Amino acid sequence: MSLNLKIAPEVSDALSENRPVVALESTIITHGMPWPQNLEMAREVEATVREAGAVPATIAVIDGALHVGLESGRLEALAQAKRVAKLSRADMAACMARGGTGATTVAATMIGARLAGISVFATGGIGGVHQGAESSFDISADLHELAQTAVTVVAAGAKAILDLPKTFEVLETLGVPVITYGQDHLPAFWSRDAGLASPLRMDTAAEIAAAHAMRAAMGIPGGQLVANPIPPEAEIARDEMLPVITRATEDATRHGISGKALTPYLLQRIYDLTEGRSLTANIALVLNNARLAAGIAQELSVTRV
Ligand code: PSU
Ligand code: MN
Repeated sequence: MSLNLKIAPEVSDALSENRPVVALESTIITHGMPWPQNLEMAREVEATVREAGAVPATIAVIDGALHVGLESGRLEALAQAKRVAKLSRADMAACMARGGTGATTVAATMIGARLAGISVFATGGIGGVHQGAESSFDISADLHELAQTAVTVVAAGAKAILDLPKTFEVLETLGVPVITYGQDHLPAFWSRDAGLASPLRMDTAAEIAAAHAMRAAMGIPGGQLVANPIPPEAEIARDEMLPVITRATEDATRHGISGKALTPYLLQRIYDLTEGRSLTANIALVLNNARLAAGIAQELSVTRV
């Protein structure tokens, strides 16, 4: 069985010339946002990466091939598709071996980025330890992927639907550097302040790139999580989000939602409860992450340790 890796010409040209490339995920498109805002977001994120001087590479599995860089028609088809698989480390290879199609989560996108030789990836928020994990054991494979795959992931922290203190404890246990950009406390996805101190703080893309390169030079496996706070004008305050998150979580429990369906359910429920404001904030933070990721990719293309 050979790997069918389809790297878009624009992406492979940039990589071979050591020009900056930013990987982007596809689960946020298929499971994280409603149509048609999902497609608008995906296109805007790609445009933002370009404006910031890097080449975007949206990753997805289509008919058994691992696509790195999606041509416009394919992106649109994916955004409109119903019942697409949500792929992570555990099921990505099985889907590809069968010739299937699926969107890549943070974990699966990191695997795709590594296979293509891309070091920087931008998304909204990573998965983590769900509330109630002490009984459900629901901890996202994203955390373990960060521990073993050398990609710097730029996110607005972990999604605030999670148990954030436990999520950051697990990241520490796994040896994943959590670097907050420009402030001392961790952000909480839609909000700028999670009420938790950040393990690390960096104020420039160059520092983040240098830390990535130093890990490589030392042979330390795994990536870095860059927690980039949502812009102030786009945030929804933590006090306002907490009751909404509690309500959505209770609804999920009442309806018996678990496993892969949980995160998409919570995001949709919070969208309804905030009358769409959560989506506006989510799009703003993704664009903000795309800009920073492009800056890190640029620094990395000139960094030597
Ligand atoms: N960021 C967003 N929205 C999303 C996601 C990230 O702004 O929907 C996706 C990512 O693909 C992440 C996934 O890997 O949510 C987490 O899913 P789970 O909790 O089932 O591991
Ligand atoms: Mn899970």
